Amino acid sequence: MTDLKLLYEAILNGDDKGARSLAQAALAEGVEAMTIVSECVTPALAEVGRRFECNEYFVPELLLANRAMKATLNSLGGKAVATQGKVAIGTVKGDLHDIGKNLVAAMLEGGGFEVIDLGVNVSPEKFVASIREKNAQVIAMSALLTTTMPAMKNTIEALRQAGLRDQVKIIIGGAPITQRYADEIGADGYSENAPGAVALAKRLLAN
Ligand code: B1M
Repeated sequence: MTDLKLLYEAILNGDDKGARSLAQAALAEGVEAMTIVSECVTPALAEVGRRFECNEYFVPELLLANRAMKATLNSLGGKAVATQGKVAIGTVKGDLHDIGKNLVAAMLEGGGFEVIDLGVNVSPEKFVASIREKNAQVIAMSALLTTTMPAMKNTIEALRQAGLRDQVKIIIGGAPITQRYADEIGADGYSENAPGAVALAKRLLAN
């Protein structure tokens, strides 16, 4: 019988090959995909977040754990049900940086969210369409350039103009972004890092 603790540790240690084979073995033995998510992926994600907060983990460890988490989720073949809600995420218009955005997207997925990844250089109209066409409950915007920060404000304005602002929670992040900026443009929340974005989205949807 596969020891799920080993799968938890493989994710935490960024061992993607080990995580994949342990997840496949557990599934073959009849372990439910949701059990793998709730007993391995989610707690590993929480522990990665804790270690990142305490400066025990840095971005390289985050990227490795993220890869192992992705490998686990991919081996579940869509059998895990996203229960936390639907998030549309993208890097804002004019901005092509996607490493941090991808990390946030993967961690949201590992945290039980259905994630619609809109990619990079995402226009306000595309964010608006993700609510109309895909019923996104959270809009998650990433920006890495000071020159593209105003695109976040423009997106919030476009949501307002479309009469959709009150239907969604808006979270923002990226290296130049601050809580102050989030307050200034009327976002619902800001997170400095990927694990924090997962906790923030859960908190906002719970309210
Ligand atoms: Co660019 N770049 N870049 N770049 N690049 C920066 C951002 C820069 C700080 C470098 C510098 O000058 N020191 C600078 C911005 C300066 C400024 O605006 N003040 C810069 C510049 C100027 C540019 C160009 C304009 C350069 C040029 O062409 N002259 C150009 C712009 C292109 C464009 O976007 N239109 C450009 C291009 C590029 C590359 C294509 C070469 C490449 C991007 C590759 C890619 O993403 N696929 C690149 C890279 C790699 C960087 C640096 C080196 C690294 C960024 C990164 O991936 N960090 C960066 C310098 C630096 O940060 N040291 C730099 C790792 C990643 C894990 O962190 O994205 O911050 P980060 O994500 C974190 C948090 O911010 C947070 O969680 C993540 C993990 O915890 N987070 C969120 C991110 N999004 C979030 C969303 C949330 C919550 C948290 O909620 C929704």
